[in-house]
Amino acid sequence: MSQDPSTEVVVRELRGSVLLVTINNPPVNALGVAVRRGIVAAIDAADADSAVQAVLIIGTGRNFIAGADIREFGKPPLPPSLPDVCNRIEACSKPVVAAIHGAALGGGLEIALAAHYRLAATDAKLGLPEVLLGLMPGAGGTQRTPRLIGAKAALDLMLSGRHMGAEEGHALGLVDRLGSSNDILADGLAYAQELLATHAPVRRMRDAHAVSDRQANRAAIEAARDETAKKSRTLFSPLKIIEAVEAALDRDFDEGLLLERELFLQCLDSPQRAGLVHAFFAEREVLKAPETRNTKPRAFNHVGLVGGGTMGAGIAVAVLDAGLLVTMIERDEAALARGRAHIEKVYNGLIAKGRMTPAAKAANMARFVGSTLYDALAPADVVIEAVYEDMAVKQAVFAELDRVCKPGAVLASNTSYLDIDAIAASISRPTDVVGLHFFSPANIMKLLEIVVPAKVSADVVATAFELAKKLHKVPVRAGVCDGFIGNRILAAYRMAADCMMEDGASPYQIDQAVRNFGYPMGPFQVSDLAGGDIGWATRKRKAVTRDPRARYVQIADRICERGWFGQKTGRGYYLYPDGARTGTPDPEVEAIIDAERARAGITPRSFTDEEIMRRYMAAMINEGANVVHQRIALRPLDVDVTFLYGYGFPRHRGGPMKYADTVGLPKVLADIREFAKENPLFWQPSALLVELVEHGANFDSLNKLE
Ligand code: 3H9
Repeated sequence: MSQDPSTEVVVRELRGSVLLVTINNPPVNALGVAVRRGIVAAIDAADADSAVQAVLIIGTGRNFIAGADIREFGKPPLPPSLPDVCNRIEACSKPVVAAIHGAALGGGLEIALAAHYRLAATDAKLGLPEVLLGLMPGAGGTQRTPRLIGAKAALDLMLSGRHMGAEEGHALGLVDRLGSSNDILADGLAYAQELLATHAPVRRMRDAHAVSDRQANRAAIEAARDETAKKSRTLFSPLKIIEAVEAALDRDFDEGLLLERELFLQCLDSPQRAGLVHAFFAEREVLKAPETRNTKPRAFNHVGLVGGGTMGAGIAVAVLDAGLLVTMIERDEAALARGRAHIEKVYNGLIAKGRMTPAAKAANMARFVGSTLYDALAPADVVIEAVYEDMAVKQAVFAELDRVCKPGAVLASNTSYLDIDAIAASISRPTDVVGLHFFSPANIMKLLEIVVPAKVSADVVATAFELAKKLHKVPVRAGVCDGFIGNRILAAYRMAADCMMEDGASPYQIDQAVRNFGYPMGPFQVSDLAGGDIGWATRKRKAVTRDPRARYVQIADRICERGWFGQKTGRGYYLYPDGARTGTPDPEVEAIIDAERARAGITPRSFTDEEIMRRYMAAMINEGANVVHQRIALRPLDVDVTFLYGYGFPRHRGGPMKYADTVGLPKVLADIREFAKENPLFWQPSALLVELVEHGANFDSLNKLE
């Protein structure tokens, strides 16, 4: 009954009277078609062989099973289906034990739930994260889980997608036994032997009734519906999950399974599933930059930070949280004290919310030192400059770094716009200079643009990616240009929004349309939150180089001239009376807009929300295409990840370039050409977009690195 383990993704081996079934499908034992066939064959063999008295399922490598093979979604289905595999396991006439180590997620947990007994090692991660992919458990998970642990706990797992540890799973009854050692095979075999010795019966979840407290189960369903309406109103699959769990309470098992299948297929067909699966792979693909392939990062443990303002302090928190040493440089003791206070404020906030202990804060702060002398940076392995956004100021800092830093130190600039090639060229070691564009608040925002100047050496870029990993950031490789990937594209769609505002749409309608699309905030709310003065300073800086033929909407300047910089000044596009966090529309702003329209000789017209989003997205996609064409972004997916993690783009749409593919590139191009009739200078179709449309291709065709 044994096979060649090197070729088989499911290996069977008789251990005494236990048939050991090992899933061996690296990297994560996903349940591709070969694995599904192998499991069914193993259970058939177990039933047919009188020498087998029990079956033990385990996984090789670091995980039990990470779930269905996500790469198969959207392709023609190949039998057996995963629900059929689970039903076959459950129907086995001999006790089946699942011994879980590492991840048992989605279909992986559903396999375990179809088994008759479950053992989990202490490192086990149990979860039903399908919702994060726009899906729902589709292999009996919605029916077996509530029967085992009740609707409330089952819904919590399925609607959050969170991973549960072994002990919590054991306390809930999701697993029967905790592993006692680090040897999952030995534990599993011992458990199977024990079950045989005690004549433990075959236990099928299909025969169990939902955990009995009817009232509690009902209340859980209602609470989940309310919560979903509040928190996930734009998502498709959460309500389907609730519907399926409700069926587990009301209907018999087979009927429930049928409904689950029907709803699962609806989720599978939804564009949200395509968007979320794209996001899943894209955030893994961004890690594969050319410089990270075969290059070892430089070792680092000590990070220097120049500048203790909001950004510098946010970066310091992220670095301290990663367990590294921080030396912060400020110009004088007072500024240093403010930098330190910024950091402590973040930690004190966490302590107040019960998310950090005072001891943990003390441990982090023990790794922090401040100095007013650059020489204190001599031992640092990586130095990040986070000073005022001005080329002369930054170059002066880099001259100091050149003077004091040890050979081989990575010298990074946290700039949002400036030419890093020019910074690198100003010192004697340009190969050590890289851009690290953090987003504010830097200890929270996940995105880190890694800006790669022309002369930088590959191991410095690899070190930047390694630093991102340690800091739990999502790194995206960007080339040097004004604004890199994110802010450059932002400038384009913000321009489209400003033009629509001057042409007749109110900022409030634009924000609402953008929120309805799935963003947490619209562009004018974002401006109020970030502070209008920042954009104003940039516009003034660029005024001299602005194309005199380009349309320039002055509304934002009129608002800033009044000192209305947004939330921090109590008003911007919106009013924030008494420090309110949510703004209310301001009739005076509407009057300013009217006056500007009159000044520009514009007769206002109305826009539908759909028209607003067509322009907003067309501007974003067109500039995204330019950014890819000029190799500022390696691939369209790098643009997508930038917007998902730095700009609040709705994840279920996959990112702007994925969204463009969903809409269809010919349609996007037709829109741009239509808008160009009004403003040909702004709406110049990207050469890449035109080329793709001519070849009948889409952005996704460019997502593989050569
Ligand atoms: C489901 O199960 C539906 C069913 O209910 C019903 C069906 C009818 N498939 O994350 P990593 C790849 S839906 C294919 O870097 P880690 C991943 O792309 C599924 N590939 O490792 C990467 O490839 P590459 C529900 C997968 O150690 C490599 O494996 N399950 C899958 O940091 C390593 O991944 C989930 O949503 C997959 N299922 O984390 C779990 N999973 O090397 C999704 C991973 O080419 N997976 N890959 O870049 C995870 O959460 C993490 O991968 C895991 C490991 C925690 C397991």
